Order: sequence, then structure tokens, then C-alpha cells
Amino acid sequence: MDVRAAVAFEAGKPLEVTTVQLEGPRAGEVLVEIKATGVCHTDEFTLSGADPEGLFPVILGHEGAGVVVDVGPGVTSVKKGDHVIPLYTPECRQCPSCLSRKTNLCTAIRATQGQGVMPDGTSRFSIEGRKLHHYMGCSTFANFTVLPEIAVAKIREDAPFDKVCYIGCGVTTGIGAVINTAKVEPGAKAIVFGLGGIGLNVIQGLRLVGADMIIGVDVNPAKKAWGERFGMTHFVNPNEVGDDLVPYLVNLTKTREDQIGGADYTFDCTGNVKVMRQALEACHRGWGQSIIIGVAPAGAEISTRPFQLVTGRVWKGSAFGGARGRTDVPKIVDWYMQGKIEIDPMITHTMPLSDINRAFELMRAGESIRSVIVY
Ligand code: NAD
Ligand code: AHE
Ligand code: ZN
Repeated sequence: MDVRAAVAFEAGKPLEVTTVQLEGPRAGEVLVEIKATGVCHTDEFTLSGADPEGLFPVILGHEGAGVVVDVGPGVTSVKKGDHVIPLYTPECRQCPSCLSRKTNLCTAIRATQGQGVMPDGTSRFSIEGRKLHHYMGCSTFANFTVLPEIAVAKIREDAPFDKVCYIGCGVTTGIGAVINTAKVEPGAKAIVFGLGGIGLNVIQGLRLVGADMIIGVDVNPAKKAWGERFGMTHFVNPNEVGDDLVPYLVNLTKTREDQIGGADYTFDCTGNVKVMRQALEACHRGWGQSIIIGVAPAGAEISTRPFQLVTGRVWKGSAFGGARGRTDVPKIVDWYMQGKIEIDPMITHTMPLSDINRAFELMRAGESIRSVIVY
């Protein structure tokens, strides 16, 4: 069938909105009509050419919501008409990783996902006979896409697509990093580096669990008001502090004179490896945990003095907020519908697919929190 898609033909070039061809679902796959999709910084990361796994030509997008319109042979857990959120981290509940109960990183289809194809090794997308790659198993920058059954979460039908699409990445990543990865306790002191579409969700996650001190760090002064809107208690602009950012932050966390200072938890939501080091070193000696959420370019490496770890600081990573998609995403949709978490104010821009390059420009300029494409 013919579908409308924004195609990334080459790294570093604008997307081209055009008609492409999509084959129907094969065994174990579903065809989903995408109703809305967010534009995440990771789409920009891959489009820029910085992603070591980046493949072109490709249909990007991994933060969608839509309706199942057809299912392939053997599909049992969803049916036509179901409302779903595509999952770049699937949940098969059968692979060694799922069965371990130690990680959300299902390994059932990760290899083919990274190769930009369906689990059978082929792509469903093409343009004039030329293969197009799938992206993160989702390709939500198309009004229809094919996904493995294990890579969709069924959600309630009264949830608005143009809001809950954000749960497909940003909301779950930020809130999940607090709840699932760091397991932040009430009363904790936390620092969030980077107050964009992810960092603001970390902040609202910290508010949700009852953190006492929520320090936001961003080079963009406009993010102060944004952080405060979701529960941030202090704002620090590194450009106003200079080279002494870490001691400044450590000092800020002292609430008694006899404390040595440092955060119980820090979160990197920038993808900048220098910031990741600052985040680790701003943790409290003996127990502070630093959670890396940001995705760094090919070749980038993190470093610190091993002494930082010897003295009890912990470096951890978090993908999709440690969430098990088919289990956790419907619950997060419920939290939104019940008013426990906010999404609407973070969606600063909505636009049709034809304007998708504007969404990328707004993100690069730091002018949007989330842009959502509505089909
Ligand atoms: P964004 O562009 O909306 O926000 C990034 C923020 O970081 C901006 O506010 C920017 O001003 C700030 N920033 C940049 N340099 C900084 C510095 N040196 N110090 C402090 N702040 C700085 O991006 P986003 O959508 O929030 O994504 C953030 C990161 O998280 C990206 O690297 C993205 O690829 C990654 N990500 C990871 C996961 C995951 O599962 N691990 C999921 C989604 C996104
Ligand atoms: N391809 C990149 C890795 C990108 C990455 O780490 N992606 C996150 C999700 S970002 C969503 O916005 C993730 O889920 N990682 C786990 C995984 O299996 O990819 C690279 O650096 O190679
Ligand atoms: Zn994302």
C-alpha cells in the first residue's frame, strides 16, 4: 500500500515527505495506523550521523501512538481496532533477558532491529523498489507502519493519541529512570542535567516520588521556568558558575553544616560525556548514584578517576526508563488519564507531517520541549 512518510535519505539532510510503499504484516507482525508521533532528540542524533547504528535511507520516529488495522498470521495478543503504542524496547516475556527479571532490555529482536529490518530480516518499506530501513523497530514518521506483535503495548481507547504518543519514549524514559532505575526514595536530593523533553520528565518523576531537593542544570536560561513548572526546587546555569560547577552543586545539596554534600541521585539527560562526568562527581560519597540517560555520539567515551567509584559513587544507565513496555506503558497511560502525571504542557508544538523539519529546527534551537506530528 502507499503511505505518507518523512524519509531520511542521507545523514545531515532534511527529511523528505513523500509517498512510500508498505507491505502488509507477515507472521507475528501487526499493521498500525500511526495517529501521532513525537520527535525525540534521539531521532535528531541518528539523523545527524552521530549514531554508530545509523542506517540510511530510513524512516525515523519511535514515539508514536495509533490503531491496529491488520494483523499477520499467529498474532493473538492484539486485534484490529486496538489502540497501541509502538515499543522500541519490546517485551517478549520469553527471552533470557525478559525471564531474568533483571532488565527491561528484551533481546528477542534486538539484532534485526539494529539492522533496520523486521525479525525475518526483510524490510516492509520501500520507495520505487528501493529498500527503506525501519528505525528502532518503529518508524513512526509514516502514517502506517508494521511492527512485531511483541513491540506494541495495548492502551485504553479514551487516551488522546496526540498526547500519549510521548509515553512511547520521553515520558516513560524520564519517569521510569526515577522509579525503575534509580528507585528514588521520598526525601532524596537529586540533580537533573539537561531540562529538555527527557529531563523535565525526570523532574516530574522526582516530584511524584517525593524528592525533597530537585536541582535542575541547563545552559539554556529559559529552562528555569520550565523546570519550576514540574517541581524543580533550584536552577543552576553552568555558564554562570564556570569551572567550579561540581563543587558548587555539592555545596548546594548541603542542608546541614556537618554534611559533606553531594546528591543522592543525579541524571544525565544531555548525551554530553563531560556532563556525565560532572553528574557522577556531583553524587554523594558512599552512596550517590548517577543515571546516564543521554545518548552520546559514536566514539565518545566517559571517564572519571576510579577513586570516584572506589568511594561509593555508582554509575548506571537507563534505556526506556527501565520500563517493560507491554506491562508498564498501559499503566503510565492510566497515570496520565488520572492526572497523576502531566504531559500536555510539555507538548509545545503540534504540526502536520509536511512540517516535520520545523520540529527538528525547533529542537536544535532549544525552542521546543516536544513537537508532536499529528497525522
Ligand atoms: P532535548 O534537546 O530536548 O534536551 C536536551 C537539554 O540539554 C536541553 O535543554 C539543552 O539546553 C541541555 N543541555 C545541552 N548541553 C548541556 C550542558 N552542557 N549542560 C547542561 N544542559 C545542557 O533532548 P531530549 O529529548 O530531552 O533528550 C535528551 C537526551 O536523552 C538525548 O541524548 C537523547 O538522545 C537521550 N534519550 C535517551 C533515552 C534512553 O532511553 N536512554 C530515551 C530518550 C532520549
Ligand atoms: N544506536 C545508539 C544507541 C542508542 C540508544 O542507546 N538508544 C536507547 C533509546 S534512546 C530513545 O530515544 C536504547 O534503548 N538503548 C538500548 C538499545 O538496545 O539500543 C548507539 O550508540 O549505538
Ligand atoms: Zn526517544
